[in-house]
Amino acid sequence: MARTPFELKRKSVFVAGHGGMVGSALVRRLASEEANLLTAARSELDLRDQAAVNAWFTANRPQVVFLAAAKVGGILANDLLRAEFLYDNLAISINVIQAAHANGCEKLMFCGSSCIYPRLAAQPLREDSLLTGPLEPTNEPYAIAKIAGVKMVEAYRSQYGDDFISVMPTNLYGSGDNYHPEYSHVVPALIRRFHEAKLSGATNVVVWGTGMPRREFLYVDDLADACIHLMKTYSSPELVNIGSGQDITIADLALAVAAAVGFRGEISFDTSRPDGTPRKLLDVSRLAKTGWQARISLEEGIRLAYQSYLDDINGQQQGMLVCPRGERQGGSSRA
Ligand code: GFB
Repeated sequence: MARTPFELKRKSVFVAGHGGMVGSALVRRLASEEANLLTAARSELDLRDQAAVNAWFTANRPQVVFLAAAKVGGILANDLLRAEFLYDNLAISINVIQAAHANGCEKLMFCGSSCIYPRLAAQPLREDSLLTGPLEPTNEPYAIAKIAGVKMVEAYRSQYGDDFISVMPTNLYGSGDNYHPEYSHVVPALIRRFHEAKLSGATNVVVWGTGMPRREFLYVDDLADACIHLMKTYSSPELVNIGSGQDITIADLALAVAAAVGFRGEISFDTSRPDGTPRKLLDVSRLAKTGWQARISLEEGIRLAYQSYLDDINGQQQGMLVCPRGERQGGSSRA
């Protein structure tokens, strides 16, 4: 049964995927909501395991669920790990949504992705362009899994009256990102590549593709703030896009990251690498009508993300003095 404004105070709130970039931003943001936070480490709960998820929900009975767990990665990870992206993301969605329903969860938010929209849909991408055309081939398995999640939310809402909602974030970046050289998204990939080039004195950095695709980017703490806002104020079967409302070419993004990192060499483009969708800019008018807009500019966000990358690698170096270990983010991860 839908109720807005929806209270988080003193509710038991489960952040599924709290170890990932989105989940950890939600945990940071929830600290000011006086909610009783519930989390489950991957080692204690595999969200792909239906019996384990059912048992966990029966034991903990969360009143509120943020479904931020997903297997995520950049264009290459999506294209190569097609079976894992489809299976893991489908399994996580069906298990968590069904268990939330079966255990009387009052409200659930499902986090999708802007890649669910057709590759050549009119820009900016409106929520109602869903399923109006073919998907971008490099991320079709991930998109299909996320579309299934959206449809589950819609179906549980209409058949059972569950107060479940779906949000579609744009391309995200920020603290807690994955910096794998091949499997990460573009912002962390470029932060790492420019940083390493600066340290080694390299004179050229290679950026994938033509540099011409356009992408919209949102700092992950802005996303978390939008999610809390929508959890409290939004209740509808219509999904909501979450973005900054502005996009930029990959070539200009590379210049911005190089400037933030302090790399002064040349930038070249490897056109043997895929461009993916030519443009991905969300129409954020539905979100704006709810009274929310992004606050962290791209320039500020890249500065924050670079600082967080430096903190990460400094932490790892200090950790290695005590206990040598491999790279923390060794591949695409389940967020
Ligand atoms: O971030 P990214 O992998 O996400 O790539 P997508 C965005 C653009 O940056 C593409 C270019 O045109 C890439 O070719 N790019 C340039 C790079 N250099 C690099 C680099 O070093 N690494 C990466 N990764 N890209 C993903 C989807 O697509 O976006 C997922 O595959 C998900 O399903 C995610 O939706 C948000 O926007 O192309």
